[in-house]
Amino acid sequence: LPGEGVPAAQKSSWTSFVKSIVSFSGDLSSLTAPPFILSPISLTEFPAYWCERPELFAAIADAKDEKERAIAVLKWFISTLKGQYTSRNEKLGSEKKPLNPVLGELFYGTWPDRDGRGQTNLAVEQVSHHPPITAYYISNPSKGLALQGHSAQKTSFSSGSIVVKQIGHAVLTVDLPDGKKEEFLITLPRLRIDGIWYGSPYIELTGVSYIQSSSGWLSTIDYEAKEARGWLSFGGKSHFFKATVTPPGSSTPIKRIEGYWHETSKDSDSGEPFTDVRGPKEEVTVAPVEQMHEFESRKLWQHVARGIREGDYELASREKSKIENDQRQRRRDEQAAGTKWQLKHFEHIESDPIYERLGKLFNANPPKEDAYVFMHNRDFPPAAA
Ligand code: CLR
Repeated sequence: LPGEGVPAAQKSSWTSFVKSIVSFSGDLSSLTAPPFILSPISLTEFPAYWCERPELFAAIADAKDEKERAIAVLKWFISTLKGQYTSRNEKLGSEKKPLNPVLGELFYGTWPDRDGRGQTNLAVEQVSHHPPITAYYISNPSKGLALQGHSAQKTSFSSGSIVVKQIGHAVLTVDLPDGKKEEFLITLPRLRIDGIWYGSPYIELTGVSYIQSSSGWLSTIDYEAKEARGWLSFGGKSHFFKATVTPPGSSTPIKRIEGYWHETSKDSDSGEPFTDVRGPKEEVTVAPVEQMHEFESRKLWQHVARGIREGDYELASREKSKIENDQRQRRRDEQAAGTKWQLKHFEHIESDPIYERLGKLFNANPPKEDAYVFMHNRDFPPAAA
């Protein structure tokens, strides 16, 4: 039923929220939503989803050649999708509206070394507030792996769903034993948020995304592929995908994968298992809040988050106003002083040379994108973590 997932007292505010989405396109984060749909987690925490299976990330470094590496990167990438796109449903009951990060908000974390996989470090910075842009750097130095990327969204509304185009990309750099580097350009799928009328939003992935290696290997992931089904079955199941891995300069795949990104997938030809994410993942380890810098996400938002978690929405909105007023004051002070907010970890470049070079190989659209380059110039990983 429409409004099924909405608490009785919030039905009318949900209806007006949905109406405001329908007539809106741009930055959803700025819309006021009814309390039941608010998440106590800031968007700066989301890049951690890239590494919740640190052993699969580390395994990329152990692949023996370019082909095996392309396959290892695809396996790791597919295995991140469940966390990225379904974990709020599992943890919070439905997709929710994350806290909208402030400019300069930070999030640090680590995944400890275990079974020789090496320690993985995460640094996230909100590099723009308007529009919201989040930059991240994830590295496993002992394995010679680093993932750098940024994430923004363009939203629109289409036949009852929110359509989210992901802006930004990620580049994975692998240090090879011979001193050379291999780079992988990772593009991101489109999202459709369904279940809006019912008040229980969830994400479906659509379109195609790519992983292009500097070695020439290309993985293509098709989220709208149809599953081959018996004549008795109907009504497709969600989260199906098909992927292909093609060698340099060829359009004939040497490997085809299909399955469900939130459960299991297999080799389409041999039937051999490929990914299996039904088991537990490892959440990022963060420092205790007392040791955090005032701009670290969980410290900055702690009282707002408590209000949301405990259903004390007055506390949440009072604390949120404090943060927003402080931000407005900072911007006014900067303007008066003729200064600009300085990013801590990232430097903005207008056109990413890696995106341009690797994007040509698969006709990336757009052909150019900007990037935020990690500066390696600060305390990282933070001493506390
Ligand atoms: C951020 C980057 C991550 C993957 C990811 C997952 C969920 C997305 C989020 C990104 C961006 C913000 C997002 C969210 C789902 C809902 C939320 C689009 C792409 C919007 C702003 C909130 C909509 C409000 C409804 C729930 C009503 O790697």
